[in-house]
Amino acid sequence: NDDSRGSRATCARRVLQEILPLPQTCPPEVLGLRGAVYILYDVNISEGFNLRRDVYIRMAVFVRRLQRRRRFRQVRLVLPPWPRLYHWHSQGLQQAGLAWSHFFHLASLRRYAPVLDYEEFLAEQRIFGNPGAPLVHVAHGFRLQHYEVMLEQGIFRDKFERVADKPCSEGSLSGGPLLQQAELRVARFHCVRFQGSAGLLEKLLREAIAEDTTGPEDADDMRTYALLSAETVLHDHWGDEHFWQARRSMRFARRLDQVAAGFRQQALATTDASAEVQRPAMWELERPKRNAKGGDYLCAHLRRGDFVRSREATTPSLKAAAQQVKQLLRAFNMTTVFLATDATPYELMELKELFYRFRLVHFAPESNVQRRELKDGGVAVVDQLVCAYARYFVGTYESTFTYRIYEEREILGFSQASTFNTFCKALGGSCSRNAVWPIVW
Ligand code: GFB
Repeated sequence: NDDSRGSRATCARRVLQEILPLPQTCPPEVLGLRGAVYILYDVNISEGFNLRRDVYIRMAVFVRRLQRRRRFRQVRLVLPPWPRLYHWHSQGLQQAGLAWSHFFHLASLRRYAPVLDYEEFLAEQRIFGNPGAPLVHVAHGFRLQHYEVMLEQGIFRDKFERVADKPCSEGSLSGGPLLQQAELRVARFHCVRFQGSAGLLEKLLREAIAEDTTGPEDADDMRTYALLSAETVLHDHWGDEHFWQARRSMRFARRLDQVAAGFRQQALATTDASAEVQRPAMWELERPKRNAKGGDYLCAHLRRGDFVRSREATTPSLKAAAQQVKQLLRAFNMTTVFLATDATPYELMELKELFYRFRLVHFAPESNVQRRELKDGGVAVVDQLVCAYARYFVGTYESTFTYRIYEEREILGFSQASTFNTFCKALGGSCSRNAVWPIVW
């Protein structure tokens, strides 16, 4: 309403209440959007959900730091719509172009870094940048590529270099529209060899801004940049407190939390109270602890699918996996295993037989309505959440799906011994284990 026009407090309150897209009644100068810099990014299509979560952390830590610079005070990181991922096999579900709000609680993410879901970005563009225009103008697009030779005289140096555009831009055009979003138009496309951490991106952006800026008034314009193949960028400092803050801010969407909690209660007779797991309402209120007990079940994350072929040397057979889990169940005097897996229905049947004296629990949507609501990605998140609350967890060697469960349990305050466990190829053999990366507060 008219009362809100010009009132900074009212507009700010609305934004805080997440009434987005931003109300047209708030002029851009009131919202401080003059000079906004939008950073779009994307990840190579072959990368899975859980590596993408890690790439988000690299970008979020970078953007949060960047915000401290005067030129970038209004920087916003635009969350790339989830394309249909290679592992999302279910037919008949709408699984392309999913919003981050489907998986994550955006208000939690925003309390760490200034992020926008893609639709929110479009709304801001339409209201303030490009009223009525169907196309969104991206000033520079950078496709990041690795150097062919990483070491110089045996030394790894942070560096980047723009290379001849041709082979790179041709490749990107044949791959379809930028970020699979038809409305994005890139004015200048660059092929960049990039080696180093996210901090180095600031230099890349500043160079591009300097090329565009013709006068002081330009600094007030809204600008959009796109970083493609952002998985090329490394963490500034992997595993430090900034990494963990960004990681802790990645709370899952409330709906997925609810489904997981309902399932834990109904199928595993576990509540937060009985599992002695306390999760404060806001991630900022979490404190270091190691006293979580977990529900009366063991969780096994058994990665199958492409791992069976591509990681044959380290991925156990179904029989070997079942033997290892049964040994653990006996050792901990437990009878129930919750199995998180991308196994086929046939493999699942085989596993049920292998566990005949034990109770094997597996999550599947209770109806087609729920399947359509959660989609494959949501079902996987529920699996991860149920594993996060287990008394004991064992995961798959070198699976990022497993790593994210380790992290969740670190945040919830489980002992390291109950968390950082890895399946071996065979029972009893000495085998490679996943690294232990404890939480830093
Ligand atoms: O998440 P992700 O990158 O982990 O990819 P990895 C595996 C995907 O498979 C998940 C499904 O995102 C899920 O869609 N999936 C795996 C599961 N385990 C489970 C599970 O327990 N429950 C459910 N519901 N779904 C990477 C791959 O896999 O490994 C790369 O993304 C590549 O393409 C690399 O193959 C070697 O790290 O396990």
